[in-house]
Amino acid sequence: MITLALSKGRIFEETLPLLEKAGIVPSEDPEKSRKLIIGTNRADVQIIIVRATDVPTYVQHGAADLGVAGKDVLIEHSGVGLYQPLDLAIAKCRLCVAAPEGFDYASAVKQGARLRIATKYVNSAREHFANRGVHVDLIKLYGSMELAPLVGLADAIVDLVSTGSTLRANKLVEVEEICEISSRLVVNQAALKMKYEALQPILDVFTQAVAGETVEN
Ligand code: PRT
Ligand code: MG
Repeated sequence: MITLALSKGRIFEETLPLLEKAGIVPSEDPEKSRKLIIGTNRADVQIIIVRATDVPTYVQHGAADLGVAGKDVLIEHSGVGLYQPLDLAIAKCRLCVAAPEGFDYASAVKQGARLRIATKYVNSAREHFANRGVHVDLIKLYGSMELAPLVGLADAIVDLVSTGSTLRANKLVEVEEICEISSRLVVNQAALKMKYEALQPILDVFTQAVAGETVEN
């Protein structure tokens, strides 16, 4: 049995076309079903539905053989035991520093001010501000980072942005891009050896699909 870990929402949806190219079709829609283990048209392939941030953990411990996780999640996770062979170029966005419209971030940085930064991405944020020589106090949040500057919890945030509409709706502006984000395939290293014959064809199809090549059957 091959177990694939996916999160509901954009990762599941954007992985579907890749799975289809590998001849794998889930038998249920996780948005409609409450099942956390979903079968597929292939008796030897199942999908487990986990939180986006938990995907690397399931794969690392071998509870899933492979999974799909955002680069944001992988940077925050230790990544030990995880083979990351492929950027799937899906669920794209960017990791940014954003601040309230009226906040002069550039001058605050220039003056060496100590900034309070709210974020779910503390490792990425710490590294970014250390590289730039900006003094920060990091405040760990688990969601809705956009709220923090509006209620005085933080001066700025580090968060993912795709269309920018969430920032605009909360009168925040992007003041710095940290990096571009997309989702990667993650594979358990031991599983890749033990289940090579079943896993490698899936990896090959994904690789070809990402490269835009047609797959020969
Ligand atoms: O939502 P939940 O709390 O269950 O978990 P999650 O946010 O970890 O999962 P999910 O499914 O929302 O995100 C999974 C992965 O998708 C992330 O790890 C990213 O790699 C990727 N991704 C791509 C995004 C976005 N785009 C994105 N826009 N993840 C989150 N967002 C959020 C962002 O945090 C912000 O709140 O959407 C909001 C901004 O969107 P715009 O379009 O308004 O700019
Ligand atoms: Mg989300």
